[in-house]
Amino acid sequence: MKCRKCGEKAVINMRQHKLALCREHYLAWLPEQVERFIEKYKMFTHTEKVLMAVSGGKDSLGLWHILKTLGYNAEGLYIGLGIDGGAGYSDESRALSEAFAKEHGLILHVVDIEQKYGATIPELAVISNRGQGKPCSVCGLNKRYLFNRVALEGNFDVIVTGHNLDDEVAVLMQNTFNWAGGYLARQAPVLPGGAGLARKAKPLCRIYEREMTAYCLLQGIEYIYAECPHAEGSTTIYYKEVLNQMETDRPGTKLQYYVSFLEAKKAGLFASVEDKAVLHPCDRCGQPTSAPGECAWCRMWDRVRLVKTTVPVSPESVSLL
Ligand code: Q46
Ligand code: ZN
Ligand code: ZN
Repeated sequence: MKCRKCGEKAVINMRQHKLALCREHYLAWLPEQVERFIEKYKMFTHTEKVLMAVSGGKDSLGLWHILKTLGYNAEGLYIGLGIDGGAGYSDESRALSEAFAKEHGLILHVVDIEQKYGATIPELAVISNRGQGKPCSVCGLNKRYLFNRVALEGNFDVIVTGHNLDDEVAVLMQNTFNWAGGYLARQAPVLPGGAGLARKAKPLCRIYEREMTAYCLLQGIEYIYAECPHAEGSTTIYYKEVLNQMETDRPGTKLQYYVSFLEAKKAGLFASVEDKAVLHPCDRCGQPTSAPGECAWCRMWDRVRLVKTTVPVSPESVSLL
């Protein structure tokens, strides 16, 4: 297989794009694609301040590398979840994120949930009784809350996440099977900010997971290979496997599914089910919430404090940056 641009030996063949490229041309092609989507979906500009959600995985580290290569002003935020303490998942992913930032001269902010608030995510899941003891619900709540707070406190214009096409189509499939109209209406490459919520963007929404793996390997980026242990057996992973099979049989299926979804959305297919929840500032922390009075995050930590005295009396006033 030869590179379509120079005729040298290709290192990657992307059947979905009918394109094979050598190392040099691939490492130039992928950032160009990312930049094209950043501009197409009006995600952010070169003069804006970007907060990159860093997990230590290939997508976030690879994207951070691409943003730097493209000249964007992106600082990272790593949230320590306290998953599998000791030499476990969180410790390794944090170490890799810090090493990456240091090597590339990038600023990485770290918010360790246990250090700041006195309990890890797995502990929170058990004590707070959210999500039937499974940590993903409290994990999501804390990540959404903390990213937004750091973005606002640090005057960032946009929060950027490393969700790739495989992530997006797995969620899309799940939402389609459930006809979850509200979720379908909200799934987009960029969510505008406002009412105390920072803008959110996914520059990899049209980039295959395999393309990110290849980018990191060819760039020599060290990332955590393991998935979070709590992701095991999730429906998202099941849908990813199904979609991989479809992609093998018919290259381009994932991209076609996602792009045609965005077109349908643009044509107004989900307009009638758009979430019109009115947000107001939480009485305690000031972060936007649709619940009356205090937000779910403040209420959750109150419940946890009844059991764990290490939790501060006013978690909302602990400074993050
Ligand atoms: S939500 Fe669940 Fe993930 Fe949190 S506990 Fe792990 S699998 S990291 S994206
Ligand atoms: Zn080439
Ligand atoms: Zn609150």
